Amino acid sequence: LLFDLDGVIVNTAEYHFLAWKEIAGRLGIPFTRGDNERLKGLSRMRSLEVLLDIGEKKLDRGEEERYCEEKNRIYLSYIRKMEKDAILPGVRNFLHEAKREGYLLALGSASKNAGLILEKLGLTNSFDAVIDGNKVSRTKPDPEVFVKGASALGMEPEKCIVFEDAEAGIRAAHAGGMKAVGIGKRENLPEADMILDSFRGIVPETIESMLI
Ligand code: B16
Ligand code: MG
Repeated sequence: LLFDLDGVIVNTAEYHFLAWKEIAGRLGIPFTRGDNERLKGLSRMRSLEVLLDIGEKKLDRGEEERYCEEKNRIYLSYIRKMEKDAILPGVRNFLHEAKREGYLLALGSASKNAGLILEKLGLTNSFDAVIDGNKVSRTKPDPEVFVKGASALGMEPEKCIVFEDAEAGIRAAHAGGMKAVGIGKRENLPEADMILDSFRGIVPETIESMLI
């Protein structure tokens, strides 16, 4: 089982949105929650590029890097205040059940802040492998993050199930030959093999029996 982090394990997707909204305001770019769906799962720099596209603006590389640093500074100010209970409903129990039933678990996140977030949630030792933005060079929808996760677990892609809240992540899972469960709304995740609105009351065996 391969888990995205932001928007699947923890509601940091909201903090990413608030931080980008502030950067968009400084750049004079109107930015809605609908626009934000396009940024989910993308690397920090790729997200800025999409934001600049939306605003039809261009920056030089140095300015782009400064805006990315600034966005991360704002984002981290939210993360520092985050408590263990920021974990999304049902996730702790789902991970616990999955471990108990012998599933192998990996994190597959585009975030370079994944280590800090897992620590804040007390989940550092919950995964058999952690592949994050520091370990990949290609952003979702490229499958690299999940292919590396599957390989770290020693599992064939067709036996892997990815949990994702971003369309870019669903595409990454499929490009890697894996099944993809969308966490969220069908309208935002049209290509997911199945949709859950949360992990509440869900056990891994049910998902496996529906997909594999
Ligand atoms: P950072 P995920 C992704 O994490 C987020 O969905 C995306 O919005 C963010 O830009 C990206 O991480 C990079 O995060 O700025 O913390 O390195 O959803 O793949 O867990
Ligand atoms: Mg995500």
